[in-house]
Amino acid sequence: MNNNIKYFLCGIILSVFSTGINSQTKAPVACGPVPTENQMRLQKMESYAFVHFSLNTYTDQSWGFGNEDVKLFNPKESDCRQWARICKEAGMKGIIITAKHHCGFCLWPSKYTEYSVKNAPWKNGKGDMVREMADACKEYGLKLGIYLSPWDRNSKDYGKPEYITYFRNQLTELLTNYGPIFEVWFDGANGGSGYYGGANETRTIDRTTYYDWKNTYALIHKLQPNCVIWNDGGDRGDLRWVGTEEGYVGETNWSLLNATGEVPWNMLHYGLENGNVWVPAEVNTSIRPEWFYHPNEDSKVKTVPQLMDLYYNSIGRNASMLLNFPIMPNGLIHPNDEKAAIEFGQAVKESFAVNLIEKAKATASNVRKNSNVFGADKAIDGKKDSYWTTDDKISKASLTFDLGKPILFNRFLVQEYIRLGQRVKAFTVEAFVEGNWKEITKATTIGYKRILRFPSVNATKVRFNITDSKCSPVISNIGIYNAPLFLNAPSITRNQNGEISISTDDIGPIFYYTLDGSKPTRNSNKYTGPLSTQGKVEVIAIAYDPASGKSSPESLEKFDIIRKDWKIVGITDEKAYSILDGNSSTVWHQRKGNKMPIELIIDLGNEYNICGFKYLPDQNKWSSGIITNYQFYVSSDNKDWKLVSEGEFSNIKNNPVLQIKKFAFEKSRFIKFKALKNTSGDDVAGYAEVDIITN
Ligand code: FUL
Repeated sequence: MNNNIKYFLCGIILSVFSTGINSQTKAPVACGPVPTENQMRLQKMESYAFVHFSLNTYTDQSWGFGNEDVKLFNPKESDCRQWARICKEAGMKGIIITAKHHCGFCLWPSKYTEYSVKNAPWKNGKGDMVREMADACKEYGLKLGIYLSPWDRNSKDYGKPEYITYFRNQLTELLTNYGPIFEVWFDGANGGSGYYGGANETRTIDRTTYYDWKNTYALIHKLQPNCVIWNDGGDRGDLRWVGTEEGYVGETNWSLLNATGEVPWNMLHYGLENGNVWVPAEVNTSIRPEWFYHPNEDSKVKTVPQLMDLYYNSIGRNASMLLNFPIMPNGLIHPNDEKAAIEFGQAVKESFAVNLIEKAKATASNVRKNSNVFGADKAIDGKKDSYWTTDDKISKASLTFDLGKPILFNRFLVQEYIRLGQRVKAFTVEAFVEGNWKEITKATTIGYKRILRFPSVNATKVRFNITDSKCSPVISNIGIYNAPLFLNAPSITRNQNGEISISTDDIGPIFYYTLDGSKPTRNSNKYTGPLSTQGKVEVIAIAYDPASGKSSPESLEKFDIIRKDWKIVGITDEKAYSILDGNSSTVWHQRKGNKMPIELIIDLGNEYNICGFKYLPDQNKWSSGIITNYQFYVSSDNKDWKLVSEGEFSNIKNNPVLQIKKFAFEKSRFIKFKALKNTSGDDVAGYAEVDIITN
């Protein structure tokens, strides 16, 4: 059915339904497109998991070429129940399994290919991972979803019309034999080259026509009428990609696109205010940098505060959250990922355990025809199908909540009744503190759910102001919460000019610090901004939550001489100085025209008694140039060099943390850090930070 007609009819049905509730006052008609029942169900799930498992798990690759040996697949301890238990404990509602990734290897014994578990040693070829996943999901009350890569680098037919039949046959197996499927995920990646049955060539396809999605979608609707379809935006499915795998959607996020035409990045990321079809956002990201398991990422699992950021930047911004777990070669989720996921689930639960607005007295600047059915209290009655709304043509309106007594809160949650469309374009939240209204936060769109964070405020009243709306606002739920802060030990950094900054992952804590080695307390210096320092300093800091009176563990950082006068010799690239800026996420690589060994020479500006050095490798997702073998020299004149340390940074591949090497002290002005080898065997030396230790 044409989408315009669909939402028009939906609006009529909903109006008629609401008219039944109160024959005097008609509900507003839908404002633009509305979600389907399948999309509604998906939005209510909010969070679900991905598991990435395939031959890549055994080859340490991101994408298999299609010729990897099936015999590699032998997860001796594999246990889908472990995956399901972890996802359940993390508060997730379903799991999407990579039934077939780009390499073409099938985790189920498809009758249409030999490249599957049926020829692997695992369970003597009798295993079926999709079946085990389906059974585990059932046992843990989770829904099952399927990732089936359209690109298949193993199939001899890929790129020819025959492959589409093969693809649909496989889809049919997956959608008929494993019970209800809540989502199918069609990855848009298509790199061209592949094994393709031994052809070993590059095959390009026209993505707009080759897959004939229209008929594939029809097949899915026939086999699994309740299933939603994800794709990367091009062929409108039920959900859209958000244009990044980093774990966030735009602050403005409309659940709308146009039914036809190109979908550029900004439409994926922000949706389209006046789009003519409902296509909500799904934020997909991995709990580690990569999708498949790589042992060198064991120390790079997202922390709980990072996962909370993901939560607020996806579910808190009107999107669903799809969080990936890579499976290890033994067939299990790594304990680091398990711990992070479960603690994250608990943190979400604790944050939203008590809605502090439920008992408030609510009043509105306008109520639709002054009807009780649409009164202000409907936004806080805990019922998802009741709502506060105004007369038509109102685009600015307020709800005021009298809390009766001062209440401390740091989160504001609001939901639109999206069955009548997404409407609100902008809003603010104010708190009544000590006799005055004070704006505490503001945002643009709402949609299914919007959550805002701000430092704790102790207020007797709260005011929610809609400052702009496409049609009269329809608000089904509002909550205020006092989420526990993450009182992690703060991070302390010093830039090249000697300025020290103290920060943490949460919004709200304040910091106290000392510079004399004493224990920081609430009576110590309060951090109000970067501190200017000279020479060696030792900083000890705590994060403090004024609301709970709790403090974090202490952080201690010892800084050596300041690096203000340091010059990187022979390098004109200004970016090189990011290795001295104290920021671990800025990196510089020496690559062009270099061959190992690669030398980094620094003029310290003065002579110092040097007795050691520190090297922090590239910390980023696609890190490169991680030095494993080195020599370190010192010199007084940049001519005669003395070798003072050499060797390897053991285990730096698996654990790329700060490396510290000490040696007998030498009075010198120049240092030379020589990279002999890196983890990938190429000619790149990468540095996040380089520093020295003086006597
Ligand atoms: C990407 C793929 O290329 C990755 O390997 C992964 O499967 C991710 C979910 O989608 O586009």
